[in-house]
Amino acid sequence: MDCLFCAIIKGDIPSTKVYEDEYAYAFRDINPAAPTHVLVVPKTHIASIDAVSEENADTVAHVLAAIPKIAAAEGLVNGYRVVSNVGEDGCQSVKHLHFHILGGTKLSEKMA
Ligand code: DGP
Repeated sequence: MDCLFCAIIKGDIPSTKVYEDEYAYAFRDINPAAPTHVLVVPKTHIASIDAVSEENADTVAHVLAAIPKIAAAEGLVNGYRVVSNVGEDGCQSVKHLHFHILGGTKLSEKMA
C-alpha cells in the first residue's frame, strides 16, 4: 500500500521524531500551523477515525494515551488542541489516521 505516513513510520521517508512506542509514532508537521505542531499516528495503518472499530480501538486508545506524554514533553503546560481531520469534507489530505497536536500559543477560538 502506498501510504506516506506508513513510509515515515518505516523510516523510508525522513521525519523529525518526537515520540515513539510500540503502538504510536509522533513527528513534527512539515507545515506547522502553530509554534508546536506534532502529528501522532498509529504504527499500523488505520485510514481515519471513520475506520476505528472494536478491532482496532485498543491501538487507538494507546495512541491517544501518548498525547498527554508528548504535550508534557513539548512543554504545553497551558493547554493545546487535538485535531483529526476525516475524509473529504474534513479536509484529510493523508489517509492514515493522525492526531494533530497544536499549541505553544493561544489558539483561535474559531474551530472551522
Ligand atoms: P491532514 O490535512 O489532516 O491530512 O494533515 C496532514 C498533515 O501532514 C499536514 O498538516 C501536513 C503533514 N505532512 C504532509 N506530508 C508530510 C511529510 O512528508 N512530512 C511531515 N512531517 N508532515 C507531512
